[in-house]
Amino acid sequence: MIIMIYEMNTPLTTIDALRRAVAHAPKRPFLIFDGRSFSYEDIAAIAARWAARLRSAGVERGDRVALFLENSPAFVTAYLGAHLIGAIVVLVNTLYRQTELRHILTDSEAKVVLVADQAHADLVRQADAPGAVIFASDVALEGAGKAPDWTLAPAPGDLALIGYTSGTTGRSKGAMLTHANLMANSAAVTRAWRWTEHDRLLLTLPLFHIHGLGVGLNGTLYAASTVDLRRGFDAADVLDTLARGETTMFFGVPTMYTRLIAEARRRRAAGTPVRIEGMRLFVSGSAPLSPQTFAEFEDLLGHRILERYGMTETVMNLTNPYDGERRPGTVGMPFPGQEARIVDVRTRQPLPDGEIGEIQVRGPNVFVGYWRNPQATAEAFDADGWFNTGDLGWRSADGYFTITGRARELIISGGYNIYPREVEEVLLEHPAVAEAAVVGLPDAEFGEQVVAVVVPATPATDGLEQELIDWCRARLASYKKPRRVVFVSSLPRNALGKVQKHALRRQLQQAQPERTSQ
Ligand code: MCA
Ligand code: AMP
Repeated sequence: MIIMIYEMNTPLTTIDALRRAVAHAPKRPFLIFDGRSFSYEDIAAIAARWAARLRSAGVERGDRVALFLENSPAFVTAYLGAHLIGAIVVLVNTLYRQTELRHILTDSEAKVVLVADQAHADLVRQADAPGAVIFASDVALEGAGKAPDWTLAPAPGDLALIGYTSGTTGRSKGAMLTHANLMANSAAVTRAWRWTEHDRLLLTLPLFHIHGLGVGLNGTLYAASTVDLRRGFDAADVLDTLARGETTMFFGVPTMYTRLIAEARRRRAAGTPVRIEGMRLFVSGSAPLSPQTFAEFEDLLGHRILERYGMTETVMNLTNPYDGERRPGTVGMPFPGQEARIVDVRTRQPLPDGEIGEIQVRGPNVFVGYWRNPQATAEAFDADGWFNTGDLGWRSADGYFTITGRARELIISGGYNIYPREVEEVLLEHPAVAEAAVVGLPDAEFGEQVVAVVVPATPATDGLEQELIDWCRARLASYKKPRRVVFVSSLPRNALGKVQKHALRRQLQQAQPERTSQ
């Protein structure tokens, strides 16, 4: 019955989705957090309080509301509360420090920044960011609630989100996603993965990135299902939860799967092997899942992980099939209603199957451009509306895409993106650094690790490695800090003076083959 009504009334905004779920399943749990359950009706009422709180702070339709928050009921309800009044949510990784915060909050001109505690409020203040700080505790989670005023709700073409990404120039760009983009994605994902109102998703990914928010939370809302949200990832806790039989889906990055495998092995060796009940789908994305991890997970836990491929600008692009062959090492085919192709990197002409080129995608999921950056937007699309992903790959004759590398300089560590230029700029600010180049080297746990190659200003480098690591850690998100610093007398450059990163990476790997992170 509900399904029939849903089909007649497809949501085009997050608020349509919320309204639909409240109308048809008001008491169903939407969010489970720290042992508390919030129904759709509860979440709508708290979101309504957030809408009123934001309006009292002067937030109007189209204003930016930055969420500098960990996973919590406040995140979910402030997100929907901002949307209830047509405001645009800006996502801010809680590990971000001075450099990233100043750029994102200034560039987006966030009118308000939501924080959980004084420490985060201080960070915002130290970043000289504009906008008022509001504490998450300002809006009560308890107490009787009124239904939202739906009259200020956004239109499908309105901006819903700005996600900062792709800092090839050292400064990240704000990818603008409309409500229609988000809901087209949720429609595609829920259909492809057979996501229904009976599902319960265990979500340990951060909501401040598109994987957690655009796939996990929005999909839950679209399907009117349930999300069991955690503050973060803990392998032992995940396996204990999955053994209880209430969870049906888990989404993660490859590092989470390698940690689950290690924990499952530990338990098997201790004579208490893991038994998983009720699960129907494990999904991996954000970074390449190795065929070895795929095979080990199947061997230990009896599930074939479904690998998919996405980006902040597009949410989800390609997926292995739910039914049919999940082919390790590949990211499958376009989601329903979307297109993908491979083009020659130089001529931009489509390539035949089997040849490596840049992946382009097109569809209602693809973002509308970079915030206040028409030049970057123009460069991202071709004349026919294909979006240049900057990822390299090929397509098999039977339609499976394989990602082979990246056309842009990007390090992916544990599913977090790190742009070498941003770390290089921070290193160059240190007086002891004359030149710096940052590269990604293979890492057993995180996939890739950040390594800095530095030409020192003077020959004295005693204690400088740790000093530079600490220098970066104080100014950038901690996962961007170099794991090691290698000192050299000069950097390999081509005739135009550009640092040859491939040569550098090769040299470093020859000097010291794969090293795991500490
Ligand atoms: C944490 N640390 C890391 C990483 N994570 N270092 C390198 N790479 C990482 N990924 C460092 C911290 O900076 C800290 O350093 C120390 O490890 C402990 O931090 P903690 O928070 O305890 O780490 P953790 O909980 O073990 O985190 C590992 C994690 C996490 C669970 C794998 O990185 C994670 O949740 N990754 C997923 C990110 C994600 O959602 N990506 C999606 C973006 P120190 O000791 O110096 O303090 S891509 C996307 O959205 C698109 C659409 C897509 O396709 O999905
Ligand atoms: P972000 O810009 O943070 O949204 O990260 C998107 C990038 O993550 C993509 O452009 C890819 O380089 C990478 N990515 C996402 N999913 C996968 C996957 N399954 N395999 C390989 N790379 C992936």
